[in-house]
Amino acid sequence: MPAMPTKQSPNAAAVDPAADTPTLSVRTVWISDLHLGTPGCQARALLDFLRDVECETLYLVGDIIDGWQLRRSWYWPQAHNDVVQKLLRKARKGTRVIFIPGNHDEFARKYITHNFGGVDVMDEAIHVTADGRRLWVTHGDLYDGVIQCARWLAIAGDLAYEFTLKANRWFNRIRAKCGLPYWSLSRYLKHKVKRAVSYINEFENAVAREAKKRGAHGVVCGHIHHAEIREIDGILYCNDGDWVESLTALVEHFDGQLEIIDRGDQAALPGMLPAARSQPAPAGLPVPAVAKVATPDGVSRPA
Ligand SMILES: [Mn+2]
Repeated sequence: MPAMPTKQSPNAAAVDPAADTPTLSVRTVWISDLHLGTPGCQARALLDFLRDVECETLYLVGDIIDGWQLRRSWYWPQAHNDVVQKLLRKARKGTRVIFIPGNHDEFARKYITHNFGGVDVMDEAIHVTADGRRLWVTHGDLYDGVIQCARWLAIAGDLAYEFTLKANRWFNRIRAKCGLPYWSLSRYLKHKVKRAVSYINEFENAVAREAKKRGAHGVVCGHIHHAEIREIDGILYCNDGDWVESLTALVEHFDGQLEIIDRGDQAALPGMLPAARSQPAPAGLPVPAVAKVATPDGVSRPA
């Protein structure tokens, strides 16, 4: 288990507070799969996003710090510190920050129900949207057949994934030199390979089934690095994507509308306008007349 990473540079306040001029004000933000502690983490793009957005509640939906890779080799640049500082600063400034650990930061599962610097660590949560829908929030790895049935395969896959991301960075450095825009090789490969074995579909269905079992109207998860909002068997399935490949977040507007914010288009093009592309939620889902609840309640995971 890695030590808490913030101790590496004590003067980590490279984030200029004066630079905070949020352009996007929303009720809730969900981000996951940041994979801090790995070269794959696109911390700069994430920092830009965090600077641009302000919200009442921020959910960190797992795989925030990558303990699996940090254990193999230590990688912790300043930008990753800046992300942690930024998140803690949001908590200090009144944003409710909830951290739901995933499989790569499973070490944090020992600290469920604890609060660190204003960040609540929870196993899972129920979020009630402004229009009264109950959304079950979980990282999702517990419903991933590969992780649950063959941990060695998950770790082998992780190594292969790490390699693909490395290849991707070289590939895009060359593309950038040729004046071509960023293109995610790993995203492309995963779509080809995992779609073929219907890995994503199986995962999505399992998570939606589980949400239904819990009497929720929908689910918000991460884990598979594929942002999505769609209906599965009467359940609103939302995935907030990741900050390694797709650079996506899920947000809830003040009227309860959900939307995927996609910052992937500008990953290699700093200085471009944010939120160039976004995907609206499907309309027409059941909206029950439930009292509005501003803060989510914790619920415990089944045995
Ligand atoms: Mn995961």
